[in-house]
Amino acid sequence: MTLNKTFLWGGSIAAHQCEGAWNENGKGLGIMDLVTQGSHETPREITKTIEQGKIYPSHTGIDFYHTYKEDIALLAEMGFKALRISIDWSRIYPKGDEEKANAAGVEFYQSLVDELLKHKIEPIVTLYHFELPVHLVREYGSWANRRVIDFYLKFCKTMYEALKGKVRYWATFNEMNHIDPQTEASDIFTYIIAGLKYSEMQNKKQTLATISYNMTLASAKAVQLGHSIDAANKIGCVFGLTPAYPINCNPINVMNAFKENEHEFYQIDAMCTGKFPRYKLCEYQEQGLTLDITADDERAFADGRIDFIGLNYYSSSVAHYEGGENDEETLFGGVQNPYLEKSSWGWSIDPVGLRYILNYIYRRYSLPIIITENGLGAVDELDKDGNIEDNYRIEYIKKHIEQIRKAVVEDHVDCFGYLTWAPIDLVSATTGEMRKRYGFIYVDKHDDGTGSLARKKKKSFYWYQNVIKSNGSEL
Ligand code: BGP
Repeated sequence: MTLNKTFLWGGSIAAHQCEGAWNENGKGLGIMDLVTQGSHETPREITKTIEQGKIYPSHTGIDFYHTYKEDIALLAEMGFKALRISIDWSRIYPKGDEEKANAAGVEFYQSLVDELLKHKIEPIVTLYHFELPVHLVREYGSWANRRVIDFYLKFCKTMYEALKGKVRYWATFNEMNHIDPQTEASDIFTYIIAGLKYSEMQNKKQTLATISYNMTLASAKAVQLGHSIDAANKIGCVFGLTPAYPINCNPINVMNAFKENEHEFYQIDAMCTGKFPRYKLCEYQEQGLTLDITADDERAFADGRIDFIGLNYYSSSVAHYEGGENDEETLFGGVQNPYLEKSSWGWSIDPVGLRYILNYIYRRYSLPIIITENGLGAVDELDKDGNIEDNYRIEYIKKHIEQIRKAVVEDHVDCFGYLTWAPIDLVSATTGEMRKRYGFIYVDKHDDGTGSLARKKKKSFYWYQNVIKSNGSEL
């Protein structure tokens, strides 16, 4: 049972969760710069201005902006073949609508990519990972306004050109699929994706339908643009998928589960088939939701099909069912699965679910897939000798890799890489904590802002190093 020698082993990070340097070298205010630290119990607060006495984790991150060379050297020591990074839009166009790009921002990412290439690490670049300039929300109303698509394309063009010949793999967006007008959303979910709080949104369903359509269209146009700038570019989109299982074989519950899962797929359908799906348009029409679709949009969808699918997978759930109203909800919707263990943050642990979803999307779209995120958020304690024996993390990743091998070798899924979230501890997106750690590399930083920022290899560092060395055969 072996994987292809070109399999991309590595990890994934996002700018706003690691870079810090939130107002250095011309960076503008990004939406995540206004989100305070929360916890599993207390939601992150989204403030209108920066308030004294509150902690905003993106402002300092893990200081990756200044430490990237040392950090990349550690990843190279582990044998990394690929690292997925994101470009913070507000570093390139601080307000989003400027004429000229901020040269210092562009240079930062050029030198970051050069550093990766120096170590023979393939850069995989996400163009939008929750890093929208705040000005575009305030002045234009975020993605509900089509002008934001043009600003986004200008930003994409700047980066495609600046990194031409160096970056082969691009992702247009991270996890836009959490936006669907048919589901109730939490403030943090609509905010991280579009800079708007769900509770304050006027005409919620219509706004979400427009935002989601415009982002899907923006992705198609960005694919087209990237191909025209360099035909060698491979351009995908990243989706966070959490399969919802039926609770039992009652056909009503099976149908409920089917419907719940389908909320996640209409944008992927559009990006893979080259057409915004008819079933979604009919659904909108029945509910009085309107979209302004032009002939130019239709051409953009047809010409902007993605080359690969990026899959973020952490967990599965059980679909809502008759009589289950009082069950404990999961963060991503659905209820807890009694057959599975949960992480300390309540995310159920389901390695087989990864094989299932890989098969499902591969057979539905016949496109290559890369696992762009997977990992365990856990509390790591230093033992008396200062070591971190994170056996739970090793166990989690090992079980997921076993399922990937089955999906590839036994089920013939074309999966070309596995990137863990995140190879180095960084700020949690949903809670803003440092305490929720994912890394093979420990960062000495704590939720109260203290810590030396020193890096330390955990036990999993050496374990993953060997996994890569053996191309996944020694787990
Ligand atoms: C994904 C996001 C990442 C990352 C991850 C883990 O949905 O793309 O940015 O943060 O989830 O979530 P958290 O950091 O909340 O544990």
